[in-house]
Amino acid sequence: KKVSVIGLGYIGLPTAAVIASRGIEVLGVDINLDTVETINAGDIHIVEPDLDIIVRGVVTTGKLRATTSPEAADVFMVAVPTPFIEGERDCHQPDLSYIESAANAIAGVLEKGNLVILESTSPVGATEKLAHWLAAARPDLTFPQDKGDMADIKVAHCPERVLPGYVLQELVSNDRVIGGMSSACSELAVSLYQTFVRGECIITNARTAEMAKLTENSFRDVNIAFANELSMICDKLKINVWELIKLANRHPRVNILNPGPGVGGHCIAVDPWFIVNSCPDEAKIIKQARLTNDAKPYYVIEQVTKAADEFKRPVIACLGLTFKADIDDLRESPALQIVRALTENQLGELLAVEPNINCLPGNLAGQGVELTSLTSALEKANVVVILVDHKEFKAADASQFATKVVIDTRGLI
Ligand code: SAJ
Repeated sequence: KKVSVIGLGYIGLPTAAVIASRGIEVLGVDINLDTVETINAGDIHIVEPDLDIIVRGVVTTGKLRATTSPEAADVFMVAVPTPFIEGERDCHQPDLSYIESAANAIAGVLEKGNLVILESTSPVGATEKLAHWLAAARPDLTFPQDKGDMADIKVAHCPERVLPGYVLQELVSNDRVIGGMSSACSELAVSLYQTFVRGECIITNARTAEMAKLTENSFRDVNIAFANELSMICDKLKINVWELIKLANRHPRVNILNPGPGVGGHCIAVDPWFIVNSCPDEAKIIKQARLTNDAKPYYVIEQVTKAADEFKRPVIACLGLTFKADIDDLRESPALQIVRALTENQLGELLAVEPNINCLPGNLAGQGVELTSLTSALEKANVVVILVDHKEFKAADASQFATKVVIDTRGLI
């Protein structure tokens, strides 16, 4: 068997490496030549614990090879980005152009008996679109939308659900939702996932699988929005929201998530829009949760502005820049958004502490923000803004914060 993974990013590369580590021949395809060369040299271009070791291993044994142009294989796994086209606040049109390009790229090498799996998080109907794009490019082959179980090519949606930072564990241990466009498609996909997944492979149809993934991330977004709303209500009512949530969660059927400075990353802040875009009249709570979470950074900026106004020479220490704890991923980070706004507003001297990066990102460097250590920041600052609950900050002695005005968006102290 030969597996080809299209798109060697945060999902595609770990998936390709794990499958190759099971002794299966894997060809990784990416449009970026640098990415391809990096991988073929046994290195990686993304950050994920232990991924470098396993990629080096499978490249050395020849089980994983990368290229820019697709070749024939038994299975094609598509793991390309599905962003949305930024528009009006509530129109967020999903951008399926990467899936379409991937379809056109593999269509030429498809052979009877092949399985094509869409792994990218996608709006409902995207798998059917993928199958149509393939069919349009290959009129000599039959596809499940026309021939069901009898089709030459099998197509399925199996959304990835791994948590950044734990990708290698979760790729293997998570249950997988397998949504084939026909039963035969699902069964063939299950047989592939069973080569590396220890979790259960549960069969459904493609549309339900698409919606399941969007639902998981929307559930989390709505729950975080509830927590963020509570945190603002509690500020107004002079109640400690962290104590409140702890108490409420003692109820056997209540499980509120944590408020924070906003929701970052490239999944939870994106996927709910796919549902809102398909069903704008129905998806009211899901949409409001997005708006609430997107507004939270502005609430924090206002809090910091008020605190800084109390000082003649405010020195503001921002603890954490990444989108969540103990990773080095700055993409779509509310912490970064807040620090950027604070520099623009020129509130005072700005210090940033981020133990997981060595230098400030381009758009902050040279803006008067100084990247420094926790100790030195706490020495100098009169206002401390806790933006990420990194383990280094949790370990800090609470007495170090005692003389400061602290805005603790994560309930760390
Ligand atoms: N956050 C809070 N409060 C919380 C939990 C999270 O403010 O109680 C914030 C985080 O700080 C972060 C954002 O939400 O800014 C998202 O973090 P996360 O850890 O909830 O999720 P991601 O984006 O790292 O990964 C999610 C996961 N989905 C779910 O847990 C339902 C992961 O399993 C998915 O595979 C991933 O999205 C994805 O690729 O879709």
